[in-house]
Amino acid sequence: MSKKTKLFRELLLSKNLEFLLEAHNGISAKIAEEAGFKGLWASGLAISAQYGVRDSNEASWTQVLENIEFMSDASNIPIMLDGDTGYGNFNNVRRLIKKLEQRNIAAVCIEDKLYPKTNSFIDGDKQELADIDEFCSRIKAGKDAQIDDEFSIITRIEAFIAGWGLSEALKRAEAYHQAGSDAILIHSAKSEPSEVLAFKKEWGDTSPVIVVPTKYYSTPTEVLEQEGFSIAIWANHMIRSSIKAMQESAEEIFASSSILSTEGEIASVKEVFRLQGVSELKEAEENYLPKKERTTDALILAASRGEAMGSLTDEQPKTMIPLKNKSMLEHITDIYRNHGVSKIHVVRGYKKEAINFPELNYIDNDDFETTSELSSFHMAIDQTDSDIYCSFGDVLFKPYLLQLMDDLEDDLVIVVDTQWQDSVNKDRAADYVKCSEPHSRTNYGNPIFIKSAGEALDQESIHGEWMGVIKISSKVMPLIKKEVNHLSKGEDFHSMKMHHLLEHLCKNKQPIRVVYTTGNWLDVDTLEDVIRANNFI
Ligand code: SPV
Ligand code: MG
Repeated sequence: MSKKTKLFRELLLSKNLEFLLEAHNGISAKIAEEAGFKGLWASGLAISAQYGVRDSNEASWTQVLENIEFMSDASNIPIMLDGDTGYGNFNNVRRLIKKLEQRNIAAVCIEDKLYPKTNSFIDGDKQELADIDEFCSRIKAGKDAQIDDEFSIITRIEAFIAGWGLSEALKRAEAYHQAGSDAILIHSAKSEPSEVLAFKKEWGDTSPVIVVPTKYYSTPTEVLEQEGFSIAIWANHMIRSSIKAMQESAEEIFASSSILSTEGEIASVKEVFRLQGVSELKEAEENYLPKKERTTDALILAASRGEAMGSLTDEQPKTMIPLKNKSMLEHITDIYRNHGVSKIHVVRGYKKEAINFPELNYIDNDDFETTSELSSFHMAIDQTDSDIYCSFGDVLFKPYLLQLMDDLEDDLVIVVDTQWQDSVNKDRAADYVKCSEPHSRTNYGNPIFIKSAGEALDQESIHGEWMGVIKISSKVMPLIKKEVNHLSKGEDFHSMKMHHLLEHLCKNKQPIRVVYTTGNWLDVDTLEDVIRANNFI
């Protein structure tokens, strides 16, 4: 990419009339560039205005410098700083130019007035001009200070503004030209362009001439082009348009005590992110940040006794009942381990000391007698920030069901068994769900979500039974924690089961994706189930 100083020189010396648009901070610089402008005017008026101070050197020159550093970083087109009077004498100008070059600023314009300056449109005719020789010393010192030969110093003649007329303007232009000025900015506060046209006629092409048609805005741009001006500066139109837009929004929001009607009228937050270059940071993070292995923890809720098992649970909770050569819990943890899960949390309650495998992380629900599933879940979820599979200490399932859940990108996924009638026949409590669509061979691939959940769904609307495994992404976990916290404040929380959470999330329009299965799991509730479980394994 060409140097900004070179790009600016090309604008200055081009045969056509070129344009600079005012910008006053990083985002306005970027917006101007995106609109197509080839250069920017870092206006003293606009920069002071965006700071909320007057255009009278109230913002210090280093504050201006800091501002244009952001402008320079945010854009790729050359910037000409409105350097006011140079902020002092020759010595201040030298230092200014050194600092501008360090910030990749292409050009500076200094005006032949005294520090502190006043905006040319405020009592311009009362303003004192600088002594010509003294002003030439600012130009010379600046030219001597620049390191890059293509850095440009523009001198702005305020003779018309101060009421001195054409001959004074020409005398000054000649002196400044001799001192090394790269171009003249001839300023006028008249509502028609007679002064600048008269100047250009006499000055000819001695050096490029820049104009600021703020006051003679109705002059057709073709006139400026025909007269051979080098650059026209649209000097304050970004700050003025943003002031109007901000006033309208502020008034509307105040009057309506709402942001609704403004929403469609203003830039989206997404647009703000785009202008800030958020997508570039995302790519850079991919490139530079160490890749975090995304791990999934397992959480097994196993606090209850399982009274229906009779004497089998006298000394141990149901999850410790042996099936073949291992406890049910070990079979479940094997499924998770074989699926790559390294961290397994178990909520213990009844006869907790009977569960003591050293590699598991335990959460103890000592109120197991008076609480239910959701209380255990509530206690456990604070232990992890990872993605989790959550299931029960008495539910066995085929390992591939975990894979089916992993295949979906959704933040919440549950497995739903289409053979729910079996549970009705067995007359046991079941977590029925109503889904967006029933299972069918023809809707394969359609995303299906649950609509409601619970034991009390009427039979016509049941599409299946949640078999007890849910996958929760780390992304949605903060929300789940918040919702469970919220539920925990309710009087009936102690009796709530996981399906109450599902139902609550459905009501809050939180999408819960469904994977359908046909069997391939087993809820071990009774002694008969223990026999089935031995065959299942
Ligand atoms: C500025 O934009 O700050 C200028 C141009 O110096 S003017 O306001 O017209 O003086
Ligand atoms: Mg200015």
